[in-house]
Amino acid sequence: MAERMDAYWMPFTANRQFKKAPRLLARSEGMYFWTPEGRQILDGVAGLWCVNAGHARPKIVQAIAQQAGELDYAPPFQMAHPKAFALAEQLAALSPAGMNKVFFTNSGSEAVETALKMAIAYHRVRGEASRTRLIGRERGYHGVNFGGISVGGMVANRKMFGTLLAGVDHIRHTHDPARNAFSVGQPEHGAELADDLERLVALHDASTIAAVIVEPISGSSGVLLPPKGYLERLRAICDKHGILLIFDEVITGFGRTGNPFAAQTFGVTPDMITAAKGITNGAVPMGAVICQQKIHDVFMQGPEHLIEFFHGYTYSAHPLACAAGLATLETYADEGLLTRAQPMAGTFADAVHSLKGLPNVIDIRNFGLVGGIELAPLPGEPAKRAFNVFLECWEQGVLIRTTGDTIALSPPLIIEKSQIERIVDVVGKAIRKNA
Ligand code: PXG
Repeated sequence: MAERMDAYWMPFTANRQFKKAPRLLARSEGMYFWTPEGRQILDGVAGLWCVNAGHARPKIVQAIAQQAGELDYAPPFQMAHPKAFALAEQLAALSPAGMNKVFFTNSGSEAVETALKMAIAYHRVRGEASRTRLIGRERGYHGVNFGGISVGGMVANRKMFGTLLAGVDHIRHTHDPARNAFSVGQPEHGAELADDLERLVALHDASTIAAVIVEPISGSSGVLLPPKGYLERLRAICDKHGILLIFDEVITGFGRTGNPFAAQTFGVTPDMITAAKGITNGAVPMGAVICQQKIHDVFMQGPEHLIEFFHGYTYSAHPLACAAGLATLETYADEGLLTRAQPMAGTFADAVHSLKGLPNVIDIRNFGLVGGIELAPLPGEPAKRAFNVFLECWEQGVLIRTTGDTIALSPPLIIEKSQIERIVDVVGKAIRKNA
């Protein structure tokens, strides 16, 4: 087996460890994967935060198959196909009021690059070309392209790649275990951390700042929640200084927090939302930037035969992705999945917080159907204890994610109580075993 795995350089993977003891998936349905040997694996992370309706949902499978035979590809530049308009219209309808223009990409990373470019270009076409600076947040994750790692704040994703984009700065992250450890839902303390944006305005001047990008809930850097009042304050400071606010909803979009978008859950409307993952239930790559009409409209000037925004991808609004997206939204609607995290949140919170008191559990965080369980690192070996828990859960038939020493849970939104209990039971045993 080992030599046949040589050619594939795996992404975000411990390649040598993996190839010594591969973890392969061969089939999926509903809440489960199966390995090539037929072992059943309960999916505690919706694949990678994307399979929100569960695996291999019939409407989505059929839509993709039918689309492949009907119209496999349509050029998206100066041409289009009907499903692109239909999907954009439905996404706009799910979005906060006023956010009704949709630009398609193929991933979350591309959605981030698109939003950052849109923000800088928006100010330029309005005659404020000095607004070029982009502000991210420490511990933010915005994908892996150069813009995204520049505004991102995960050191491992940045330190290998040189000087990154110029003209980027970061506000402080909101993780404060000293005050907020074991908070159920949004933490009480830390709204004032939004004022860190005022520090950067004082340093750089608002006239140089195009946009601020944050995840309403950070996933990849360990399930970090917005303190109560924090996002509201960030919005107010952006408004005061004419700075655009971008919510990166690549993982919080499509029902994770109990509404289509976290913007609705937290009652704060950004200028742009970046989305991906759950947009097609993970079945075909797709991302999108959803923006306020005012942003789009600023570009719609000059001679009508000229391109207004010099940006796009060969596979923007790919027919297979649009077909999958439409069938995904239909599946979400049929089963009420975009709000199902609301009634399930209490059960989920009780289950994950039941792990408090286990050895090395130093914090537990939750919101909707997202959970984070932070472990004390093994001395001198960061990330190893959580990775060992991940391996043990895999042996026991449960798929979880770890980032650093935090275990992340983000199950498909179709999950039942008994499956939540099974995941938490297996995670708890694995934590004890690695004490
Ligand atoms: N923004 C956010 C907030 C994300 O979570 C991306 C952008 C990039 O999306 P693409 O489609 O380019 O990967 C993401 C991706 C994890 C994990 O384990 C999360 C992501 C990717 C890989 C791992 O938490 N999110």
